[in-house]
Amino acid sequence: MQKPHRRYNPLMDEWVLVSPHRLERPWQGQQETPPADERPTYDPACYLCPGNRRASGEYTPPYENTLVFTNDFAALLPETEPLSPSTPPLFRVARVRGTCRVICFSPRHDVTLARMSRPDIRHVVDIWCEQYGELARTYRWVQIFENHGAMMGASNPHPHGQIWALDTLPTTPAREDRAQRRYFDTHGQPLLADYLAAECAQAERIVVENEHWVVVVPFWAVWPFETLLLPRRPVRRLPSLNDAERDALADILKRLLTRYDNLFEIDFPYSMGWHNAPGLDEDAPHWVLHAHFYPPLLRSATVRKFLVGFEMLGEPQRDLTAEQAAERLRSLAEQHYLEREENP
Ligand code: H2U
Ligand code: ZN
Repeated sequence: MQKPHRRYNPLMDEWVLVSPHRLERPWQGQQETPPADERPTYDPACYLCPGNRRASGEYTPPYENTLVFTNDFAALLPETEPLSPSTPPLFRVARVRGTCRVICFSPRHDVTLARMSRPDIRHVVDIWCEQYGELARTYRWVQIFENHGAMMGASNPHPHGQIWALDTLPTTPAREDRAQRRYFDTHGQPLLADYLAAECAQAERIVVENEHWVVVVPFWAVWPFETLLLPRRPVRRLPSLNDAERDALADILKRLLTRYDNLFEIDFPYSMGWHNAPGLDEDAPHWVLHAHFYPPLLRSATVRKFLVGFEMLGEPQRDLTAEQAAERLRSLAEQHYLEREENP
């Protein structure tokens, strides 16, 4: 399919315009500055390095593997005032309660998930599962995510992620919930379980897989090198992952993120996050746990994709096809470019 066409995203119930030939157009627009590779193992000015003082005046304690603390500038608060029930229909407001946390992935300032060892990534997997289990007891939606790299708005290069938990479903999860529920009601199977089986049968969009996980460039991907990480066993929530699945998750993360870094030989920027079934006690046979990875880069370390113009006003559009993106990611080595012999 080299001619313009539209593809349907069944998870979001929306369309994406695919225009493969557009990648040939000249680019004289903004160039990004590639991130520097060199960082010290400890930075006295970093608020996430062990023992340092944060902007709030609190101290980040010494820690061995991971550290979780309440965000000093939380976007959500556990206590908010009730609102008057009679807001005019065109000026609706709603009460929201929640909390925000920061997760340090490592006490070392200079590493990234891609370059951490599998056992160290496993610590991050365990903290994700633990935090989800704890926060989902109180909050209906627990959004675990990582903004990686300055291009994605990360405020600090120290390896870290965030959690925002709230008592209501945000817009995107609400749409995914509706779409998966509708599919389950019609087909009697979870949408993402059927989708994974169909992708495995076609194989052309698979980037990397192991015994328990599969990464695909979804058929309906919007971002150039967007991927979707799916468990082979259709579990609903992170805490349900068993020991072998958690080890395999550390493995697949390492391999996917190494491929990403190798694509343009930079510390590859992305936003990633987990979508668990809402609410710990809710019956959710329609839902399958998954993670989205949204990297902004398009054709090199310095040229990013902008979602503007038609994408803001009409619908999302992509230039290279999902199949081409998967092929490129699949062809890359799983040895990190900084760890090659000529690059000691
Ligand atoms: P990002 O790099 O993705 O922005 O995450 C860092 C978070 O850390 C950010 O949400 C918080 C910011 O509010 N933070 C603190 O909690 N304490 C600080 O001293 C600085 C930053
Ligand atoms: Zn640091």
